[in-house]
Amino acid sequence: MAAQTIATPKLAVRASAAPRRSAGATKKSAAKAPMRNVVVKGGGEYGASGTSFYTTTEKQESYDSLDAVLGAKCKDEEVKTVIREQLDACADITEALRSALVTVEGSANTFGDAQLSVDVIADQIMWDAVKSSAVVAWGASEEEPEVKPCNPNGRFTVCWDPLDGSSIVDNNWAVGTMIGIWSKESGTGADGLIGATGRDQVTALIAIYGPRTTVLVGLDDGVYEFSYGCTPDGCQLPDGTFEPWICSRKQIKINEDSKIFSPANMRAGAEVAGYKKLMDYYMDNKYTLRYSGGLVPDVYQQFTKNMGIFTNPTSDKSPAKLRLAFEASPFGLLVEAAGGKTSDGVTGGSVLDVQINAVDQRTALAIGSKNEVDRFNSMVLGK
Ligand code: FDP
Repeated sequence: MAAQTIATPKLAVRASAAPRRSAGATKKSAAKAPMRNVVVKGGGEYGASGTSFYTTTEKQESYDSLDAVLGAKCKDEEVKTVIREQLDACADITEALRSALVTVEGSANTFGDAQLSVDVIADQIMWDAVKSSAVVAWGASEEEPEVKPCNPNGRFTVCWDPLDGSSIVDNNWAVGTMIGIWSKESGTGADGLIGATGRDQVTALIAIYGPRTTVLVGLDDGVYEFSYGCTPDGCQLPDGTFEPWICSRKQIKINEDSKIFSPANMRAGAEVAGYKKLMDYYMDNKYTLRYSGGLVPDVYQQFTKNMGIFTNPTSDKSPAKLRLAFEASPFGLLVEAAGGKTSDGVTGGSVLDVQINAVDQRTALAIGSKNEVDRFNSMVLGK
């Protein structure tokens, strides 16, 4: 098929860095990006490299502010507060990643993983956020297997992976923060986590730090995406100030079918014949590989492409390493809220129904488009 020439849409770019917070932020001047002609080869033979997988989202005249969306779509004032605090932390991590070099810290975390400078910085920002919060009672970081007290009068237990993607952040690839928020009343202990399940979460946030910072947030009627500092001014608030977060997507849906696949822990294919067969199925049926090795970008794409399947099975010699509380639960909550499905990779049931018995509990996982999770359950688990 002949190549066609298309023009990129006009983009407004920021003249300088975005404000970290809304209060007192001033208006910045916009500059137009130069128009470029991009040659895109059309036709299905190019799979996801063809135009069909590029965004169809058109630029809007204006975007709702975080304030407006939280006002309309999050009834609970304390949930609003914790969401705002966590978004502020994601903004701080964004700014820190712009300036910190990726170096080894000379230490390992409690799990024995090498700790990087950026892991330590991001984790400190998260601890500062929960320790200074009036609504957070307990906090737990993926870096340490311990739920620690914050404000005794707080209502929530917040669990986070401060910077997922330790093995790709040195490449300067996209990395992210995953945050699950439970009520401290969840579970069987005092800390809101042990004995709870992912389904008990009050909400969850997933931040991705790429060329832009965007964050998925679970609100009362679905999953919303907020973008940080993406327009020249952010969003103007009724008092005339500007805030850096705009709502860039609303009530995101993940379709039942997918033609994109993200196969983690392919090492397990050496022992799990069904996993190898599943890989063959994807290739025989011309699925497109979209895999970076970072859970956040590899699952986040399901919310932008509205499809996808991320698989991470387990085997004796290549056990699954994803953390139930810090990784599988927050993503599981958002993917299911968007119409997708999850599998715990063992029974075939939802990962949101697995009880959390230890802070560092690991889990296998399949997550994404419903029919693809069903295919994983059938071919890999025989369910
Ligand atoms: P990493 O080892 O870099 O920390 O959380 C673990 C994780 O990354 C996920 O981000 C990622 O999806 C997965 O491991 C990658 O697994 P594989 O190496 O098996 O592909």
